[in-house]
Amino acid sequence: SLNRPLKIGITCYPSLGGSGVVATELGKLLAEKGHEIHFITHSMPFRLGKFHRNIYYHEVEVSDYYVFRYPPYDLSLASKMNQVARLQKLDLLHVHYAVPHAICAILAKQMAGDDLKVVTTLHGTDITVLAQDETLKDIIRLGIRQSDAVTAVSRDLIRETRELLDIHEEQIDLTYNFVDKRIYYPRECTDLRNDYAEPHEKILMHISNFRPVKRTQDVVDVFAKVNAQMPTKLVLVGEGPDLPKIQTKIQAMGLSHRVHFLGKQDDVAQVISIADLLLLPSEKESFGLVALEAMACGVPTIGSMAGGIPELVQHGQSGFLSPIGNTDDMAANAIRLLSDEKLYADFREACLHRARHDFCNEAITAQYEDIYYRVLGMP
Ligand code: GMT
Repeated sequence: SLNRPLKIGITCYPSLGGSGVVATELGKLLAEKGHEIHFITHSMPFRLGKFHRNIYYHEVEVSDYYVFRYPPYDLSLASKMNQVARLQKLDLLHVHYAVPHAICAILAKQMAGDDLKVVTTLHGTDITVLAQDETLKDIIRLGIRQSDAVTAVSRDLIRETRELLDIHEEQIDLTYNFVDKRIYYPRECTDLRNDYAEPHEKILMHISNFRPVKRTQDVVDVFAKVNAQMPTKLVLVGEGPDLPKIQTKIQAMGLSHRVHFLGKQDDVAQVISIADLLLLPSEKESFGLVALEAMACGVPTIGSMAGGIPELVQHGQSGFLSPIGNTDDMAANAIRLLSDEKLYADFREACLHRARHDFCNEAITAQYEDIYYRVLGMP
């Protein structure tokens, strides 16, 4: 673009799964392109890492005066956004999640003045979970209506947002998630693989925050069914509320010796490269960033047809999708793919090609830039 570089404030949940990753990676890519990025969050975004040129971090501190029964994080965030916007002369705030971040940004805009623009990205949980709550619907709708632009990470999320909130006039831009292809590619991993499986064994992997929507019990069921037909190992990555239940289930099924728990891992590209298949049988998934991370490392997904997953994983080309909860079908698909070398090689190629071409960081960063310039009236 011929336009001048921008000063952009970014707010996300700094340690929350896909949305935190996408917000942080987008900030890094924009900074590389010469924009000035100001993260405004309650703690350091977990993928930010080392020092980066053009990136600044402003920490939101919550005041805990004794008159507050509930320390008001949202007001502290809005005040901080306003303060940073004025001091650093920000052009816009790009917030991830309508509630509370869009609402905070709108308050900041009321303080800082109309020149400060607000771009809101919907990631799913704010709509698919929070918008089910009647008491929150109006405030989510306000966040969307008062934003200068709204983006969503899949067509399915746009559809669901319109349906649940009865929003039909407002434009919602589709901006898919992306991975940085300099980081996500099939890594050399023979040594690491040998730590977890024998050469003749296949590795199934699941990576998530083990929330109930991930249906991790289905992960174990699919694994058990596949393992009954061919020697397999299951590698579980991440932590969350359902993990203890899963551990008990694995023990009860006598499968402990075939399962590895890796806990939280930062270098997902390295870990995922040892897998033969990724399992993603979610109940809800507006995009499924981990399936894209796997795809970019050449690993096909066996998953459910929930939400935006079918927009990412093409059934029969880069993975296989089944109705939610149909673990028989998922296991049959996994066995089919793992026992046909030619088919597997084709899927792997399709994954690599699709991740690089259709969800490439350059194209999607440029889409966000176009949206920024549009709201700023800079053609
Ligand atoms: O799904 C989660 O547990 C976390 C949540 C988040 O905020 O990161 O994920 C949502 O945003 C991701 C990034 O856009 C998407 O890849 C996930 O599909 C989406 N989760 C749901 O829709 C349940």
